[in-house]
Amino acid sequence: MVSSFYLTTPIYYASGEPHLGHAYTTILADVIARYRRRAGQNVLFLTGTDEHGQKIQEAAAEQGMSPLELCDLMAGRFEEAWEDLGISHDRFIRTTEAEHRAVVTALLERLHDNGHIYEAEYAGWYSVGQERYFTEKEIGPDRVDPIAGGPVERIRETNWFFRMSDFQERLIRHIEENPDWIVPATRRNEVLGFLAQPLADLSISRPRSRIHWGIPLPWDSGQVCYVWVDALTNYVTASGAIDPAAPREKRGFGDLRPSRWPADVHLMGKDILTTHAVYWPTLLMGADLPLPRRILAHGWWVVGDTKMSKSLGNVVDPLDLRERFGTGAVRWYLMREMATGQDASYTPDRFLTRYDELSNILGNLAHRTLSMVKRYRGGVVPDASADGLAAETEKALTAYRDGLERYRLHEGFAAAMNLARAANGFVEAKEPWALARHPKGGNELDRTLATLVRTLAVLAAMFEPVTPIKAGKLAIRLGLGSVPLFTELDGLQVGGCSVTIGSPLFPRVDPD
Ligand code: ME8
Repeated sequence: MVSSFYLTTPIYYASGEPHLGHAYTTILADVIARYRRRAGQNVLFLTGTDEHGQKIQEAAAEQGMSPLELCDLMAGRFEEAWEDLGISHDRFIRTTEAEHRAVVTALLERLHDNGHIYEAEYAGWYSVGQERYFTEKEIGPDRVDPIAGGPVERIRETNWFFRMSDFQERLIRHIEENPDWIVPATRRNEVLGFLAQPLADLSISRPRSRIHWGIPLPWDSGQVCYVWVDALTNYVTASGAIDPAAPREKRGFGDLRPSRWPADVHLMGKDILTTHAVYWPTLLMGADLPLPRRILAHGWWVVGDTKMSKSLGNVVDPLDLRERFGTGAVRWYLMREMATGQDASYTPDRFLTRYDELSNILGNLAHRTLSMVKRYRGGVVPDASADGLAAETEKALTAYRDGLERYRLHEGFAAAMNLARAANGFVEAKEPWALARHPKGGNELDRTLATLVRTLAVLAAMFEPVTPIKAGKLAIRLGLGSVPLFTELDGLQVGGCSVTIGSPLFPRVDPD
């Protein structure tokens, strides 16, 4: 039976341009999606844009546009960026879509019907940047949002509330009983630390007089749904679990229609862990829906030692890097450089170092192997034993699979690059140029060349999720037609393949 895999990125605010941070999460998801598809799984990969709320309303007003005009423009911008960066998402969701609005309405009705909603007056500190309230303790004496340091405003108004506090115990138990539910472990501990304090109820609406850009509450048209409740629900909308057209009492909750829900993994940055690991699961519990299987909160990209921000003018545009180095180089850098979970710093030097790995190790291995097959064997791979690097290959594949399945992609790709490094060492140890001159060197030269081509075929499979275009090119040059699947590697015959040399896969660049 074909197993399925459903993974999501956050839906990004349609108020800002896609930058290196958004690209990181989306490429991370893409690499996992591609790896899983190649392993034979039926993947649903979801991304999209978050289009309601105060932040969008204000950004649109500033730019003299209607909110929807701004969202149309920016959703297009994200879609183009993802196309340029080779993202293979199956669905791009926009929260202004009719289907999503209907699912949010259905979910709100369900929470209301289940008795989890009440009305009350509320006063608190609101950050428009993060679209959420923070406690007095969280904002500290400087009264700034604790995530980005932006302003907070004092708001007092009547809202509708979700009894989030009723689910605190159940949530703690779930986290304790499922140690891998939130990864990495540091993030899990952070959430448990947060839950050690009494959990407040969640305000789930805003008066329409203040914020008109949202989904009206089904039982109070004077209020719109709080944007995080609206946004988080996108994961269920795209799964197809809720049929908003079904009669109210048969909307599939508790008795879900066949769908992709629950998600196998929600990927996000650590900035939005609380909304995903506290708000979202308690809302799902309130609506009798199963919880996602895993939540992965990765670290933060900074530039040098400064945070990336529009006002500092240091925002790194992944599309600029792509122009100069190509899509594969940007993807490789982001996956190889950040240890999932930890923060990482972008510097042009580190980018070049990572690019040099592609060029000097993998690119060089491909170029010298193809050239030698051409020079010594007329371009046809000799039909000889290709197991000169069998032990190294086996070890690399095990570490690679482990890395990609346990969300330690940097380790998986380090193992792949190490295999290429070992193959270059093999060339130097065997000295094919000396074998070619030696009257009795023919058989050894055949074995050496066959081993190198086979190793490159394995490397094409390992690099395909991260540098899909270049891996495809490499497979064609090896005479394989397409990148082999992992299941095809064992019996793969390279003898008889006709190779072509072509231009360097990762041309050297002038560092200036
Ligand atoms: O929070 N380093 O959207 P958003 C690493 N709409 N990742 C980064 C990053 C950085 N410097 N900057 C951004 C929202 N990201 C909500 C989400 S989901 C139901 C609603 C990535 O546009 C990272 O994934 O502010 C982070 O969580 C996300 O972009 C925030 O995107």
